[in-house]
Amino acid sequence: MDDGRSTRISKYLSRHLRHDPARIGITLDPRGWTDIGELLAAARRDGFPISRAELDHVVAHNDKRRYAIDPGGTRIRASQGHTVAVDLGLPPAEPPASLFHGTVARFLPAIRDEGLRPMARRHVHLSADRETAARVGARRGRPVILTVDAAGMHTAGHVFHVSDNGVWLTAAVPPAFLRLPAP
Ligand code: HQG
Repeated sequence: MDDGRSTRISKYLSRHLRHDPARIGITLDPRGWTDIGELLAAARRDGFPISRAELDHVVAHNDKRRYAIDPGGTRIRASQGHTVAVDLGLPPAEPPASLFHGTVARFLPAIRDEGLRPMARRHVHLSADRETAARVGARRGRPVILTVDAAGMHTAGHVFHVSDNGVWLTAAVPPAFLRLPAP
């Protein structure tokens, strides 16, 4: 499958498994899973047919491993990034000393005041390394990388989870635990 087709399928999955399942008449269970047969039937009705082989290929080869199929091979979910209410059921995890967040300069004044908030998503998304954070920030412009005192947050009782594809998730990051570039 060519990269363009893979990307289109991945974006289609993201839209419906993270943000707007109702658009194609599918439902996610409380953990975010949906039946693959129902998803493929809904996509066909929507004029965007995807074969099971294509779906399996996208799940296996996606650059960020955004989607997971359950061991039985019958259900799929997005591993993180939802805006719809799901509880992925991830156990609390002890974070590394520092985590990173990629953003852009125009958000810094608000972030300095309020810290990091999940905005439309269920969690603030943090990266284990600066390179990944830089790529996240670069989606919006010249990336600015913030360092999060994850160990300090953990000690203070903030809960972290790590998604199946290695993204660190937490409810919010108060300003005291953030290192920002000088204004
Ligand atoms: C910013 C992609 C103002 C925050 C990525 C970010 C990631 C604030 C934006 C995943 C703020 C939210 C998530 C505050 C945070 N005031 N702005 N208090 N707090 N922000 O897309 O982290 O490719 O919801 O800095 O790779 O950019 O889709 O979050 O710029 O893993 O799989 O508000 O999405 O993954 O934007 O990205 P987002 P994000 P996928």
